[in-house]
Amino acid sequence: MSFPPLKNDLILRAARGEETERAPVWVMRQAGRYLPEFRAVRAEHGFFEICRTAELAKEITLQPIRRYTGLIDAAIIFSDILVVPQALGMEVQMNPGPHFPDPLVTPADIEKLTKNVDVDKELGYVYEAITQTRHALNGEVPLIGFCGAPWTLFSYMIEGGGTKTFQKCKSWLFLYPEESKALLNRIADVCIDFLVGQIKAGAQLVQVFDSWAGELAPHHFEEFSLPSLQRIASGVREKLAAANIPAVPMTLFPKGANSQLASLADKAGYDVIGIDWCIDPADARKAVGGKVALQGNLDPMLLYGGRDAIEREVKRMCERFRGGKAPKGWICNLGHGITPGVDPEDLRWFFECVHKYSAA
Ligand code: 1CP
Repeated sequence: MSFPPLKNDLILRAARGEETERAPVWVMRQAGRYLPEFRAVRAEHGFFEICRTAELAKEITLQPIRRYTGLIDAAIIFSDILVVPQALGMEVQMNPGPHFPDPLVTPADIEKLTKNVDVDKELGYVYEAITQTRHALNGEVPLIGFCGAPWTLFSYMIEGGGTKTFQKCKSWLFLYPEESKALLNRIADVCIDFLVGQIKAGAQLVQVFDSWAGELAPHHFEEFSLPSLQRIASGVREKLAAANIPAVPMTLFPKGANSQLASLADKAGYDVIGIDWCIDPADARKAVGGKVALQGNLDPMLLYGGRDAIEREVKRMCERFRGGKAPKGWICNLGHGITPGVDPEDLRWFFECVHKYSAA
């Protein structure tokens, strides 16, 4: 497939660990409810209808790129991590948070999942949205593809939605460890084909969201989440190589698993690791020892703190990531998704401060 030439490759260079003239910046959930233009489209269309309609997904993906032209360094395709459980045959509603009317209750329910999922057929609508968006971006910034991590998806498939305690899905790990591992691998295999398909369709970087990584004790993370994350990283690279398609950088966002950073940098197989705000960037640097680039990490609630606080905290973050040098191997972001009540002009100020304080 041929696409318009890329005019801004800052994020790709940072992801490869290179020095950059300033830190590239984007924010998780940048196409979302804090934007009035998003809410306007959303008022007319269902959530998954938007995901499944390339024209609408493209439009929403481009909204923050248009609004923050020149300030934002990547687009992320509008979709959701829960399209993978859908591809496995589960029903997912969005009202307003995710709801699975028929979650997995015991391992016997695994039988209800679709066997030998034809990922390209089930999720081809995401590929179509990616290809259209990549053309429409006209090379302004790279396009990010993504999927959820097996552990995070496993939790939704068993809990049936969001959870505070993770009681049901953690019970599975202890009551049915072997069945749990088999299911995690099965989810991982769908993620591999899904990411490869997104890259073939035009994604220039891919991110795996393990939003609930930090809910597991370190040794349980090692036992249950890490193997499926490694399987995805190596599986994607192998399939791309076999198809003669150049590799793209891979980011892992293991939210809350800050005690695992050294081990993840060593053995997970990703180019970039996303960190949340509960670790100091300088400590994160020390932990990963230059083996991977880092992404993050301001507390998303900072965007409610007013301009002075935003400027002060961005400046501090830049100092902690840069250590007085030119930024190297750092993609600036929040430590988790932007939330619906943020004033879009405060986000603009955040971007402006990043441009100012991260420059070499
Ligand atoms: O009705 C709406 O508009 C709902 C809001 C919304 C949006 C804007 C949901 C429901 N999903 C999304 C888009 C989305 N989700 C993107 C788009 C690209 C972007 O701009 O970043 C991405 C990357 C996601 C990924 C996602 N979905 C994650 C991982 C990232 C994270 O924030 O941890 C998770 C956990 C989900 C599940 C999900 N989907 C939607 C909601 C409200 C949730 C979380 C619910 C919960 O608390 O469990």
